Amino acid sequence: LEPAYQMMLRLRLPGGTCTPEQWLKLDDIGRRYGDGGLRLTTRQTFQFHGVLKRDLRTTIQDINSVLLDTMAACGDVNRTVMAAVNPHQSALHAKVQEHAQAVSDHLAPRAGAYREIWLDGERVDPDKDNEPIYGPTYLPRKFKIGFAVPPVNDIDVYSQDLGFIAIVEDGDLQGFNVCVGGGMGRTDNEAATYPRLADPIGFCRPEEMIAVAETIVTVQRDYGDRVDRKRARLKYTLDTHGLDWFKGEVEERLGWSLGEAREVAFEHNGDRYGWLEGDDGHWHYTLFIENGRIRDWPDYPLMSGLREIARVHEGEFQLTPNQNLTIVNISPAWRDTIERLLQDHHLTQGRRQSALRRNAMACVAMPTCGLAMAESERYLPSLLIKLEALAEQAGIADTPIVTRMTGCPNGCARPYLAEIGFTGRAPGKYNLYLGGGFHGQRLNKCYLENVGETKILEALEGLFQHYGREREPGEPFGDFVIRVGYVPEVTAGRHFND
Ligand code: SRM
Ligand code: SF4
Repeated sequence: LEPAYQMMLRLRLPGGTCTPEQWLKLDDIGRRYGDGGLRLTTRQTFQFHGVLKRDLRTTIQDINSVLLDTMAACGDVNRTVMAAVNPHQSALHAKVQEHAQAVSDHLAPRAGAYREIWLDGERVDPDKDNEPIYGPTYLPRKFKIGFAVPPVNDIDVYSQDLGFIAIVEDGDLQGFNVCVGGGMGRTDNEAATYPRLADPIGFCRPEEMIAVAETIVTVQRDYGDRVDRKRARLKYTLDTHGLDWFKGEVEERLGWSLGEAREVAFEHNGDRYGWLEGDDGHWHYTLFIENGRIRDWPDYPLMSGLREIARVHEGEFQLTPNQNLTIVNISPAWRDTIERLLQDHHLTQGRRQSALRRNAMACVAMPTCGLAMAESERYLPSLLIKLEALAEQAGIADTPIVTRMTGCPNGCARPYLAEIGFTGRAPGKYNLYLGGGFHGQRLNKCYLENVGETKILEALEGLFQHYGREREPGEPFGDFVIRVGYVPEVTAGRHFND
């Protein structure tokens, strides 16, 4: 008799979009095979926890029945492509979403093993089954792509291996700035590992984007470190060989040169909650979902409420990179019905959350993540209650401060970009980082190492008071802590550990 092994299943969901029919199926799977709920991730997709090994195949087949899959959601391939843009906000956003879908399709593994093992059991012929882009040994490590549309950097474009920033003139998509070499993961006490921001290497037109993406993937495939897995991401390939070499290699393979990267300006990397009207007069509603966890609580029937909405909603659902959810494409005639369902199920609480909480996220960590060294998702909400009180006393309660926590240094909630970042070291102990850029443009720096809640609160009380008294008009917290000297500015990932 085999023990009841349980698994985590993650979907591939380019741009985070799904239909109500798909939502209802996933809701059913979560209750039938998972832990009863759904988890929205920091890369705009769904995870199921607690799926028993014996139910894996049925679960994947059920997922497939609504034209979704779990292929390349993990592994040393291109992962879920992010495009945190609501495709219905404007025609431009729809175009960017199409590009995200196209590159996701193009870089999806082609081998038939997934089908054979999980879907129809039909044997693939190993002689004919190959991976034209990845080759027999795939990539040295995971690879991540995202599309941002300024002024919103909700996908944290500088944290992607390959980030495309939409360049728009007179409402038209001219092309994309191409940024390479972002990544968060690091290992404590190993200075050769560090988070890194992606560097712009040029500009490409929309019709060139797929060729650029494929070429960058193949350069990383051929030159990424296959000996030391901790240094196998593209960010280290760049720092080992140099950015100029990398750009040269990409252009040589393309047979043409990238254009000059254009000026871009981002304003924030958070979500805008509540109602938003699209260019075509349709409505979109973004709900706050604390740490992406969807289930029913006694006074907060989140999962049931979303199920009721999915039963009547005629548009789509869009998962955000901040673990939230937007109900998109609601016609004016349906707006009141959706608002009533939101109210009936108490789902509008995001409107009342503090500025701190609305801009906070935590990774899963314990109990399901085998790499967690400390709590994250289960701890941040209660820590925030204490931080909210400190912010109130300091007169900064209405100021958004990006706060992120992870249970280990891998950085699944992108903590090294936060104005206040925490990474777990041991049960109850965290590194505290300060000084990330408000719109994801700067890494933070370690301020306190391996400290518990008492030290964290002591430190942040003083910092909040100081910020409340001496900040300049409009100055974000991350900028303030650098200006007054609490931490130095980190100008490049390789200096993160200095
Ligand atoms: Fe992650 C590994 C959860 C986004 C960097 N991540 C894991 C695993 C699978 C643990 C494992 O390997 O055993 C976690 C599963 C926990 C669980 O119980 O569910 C896990 N990562 C997550 C999610 C669910 C966090 C969340 O709370 O939402 C996110 C799922 C994303 C998705 O939908 O694809 C998630 N992980 C990220 C991000 C953020 C991003 O991609 O924007 C990062 C940092 C960006 C980056 O990749 O550099 C990230 N995860 C890692 C790493 C470190 C990679 C590295 O380069 O060092 C690992 C460990 C590894 O790969 O060896 C990891
Ligand atoms: Fe697990 Fe660490 Fe990722 Fe959190 S950051 S989900 S603890 S791997």
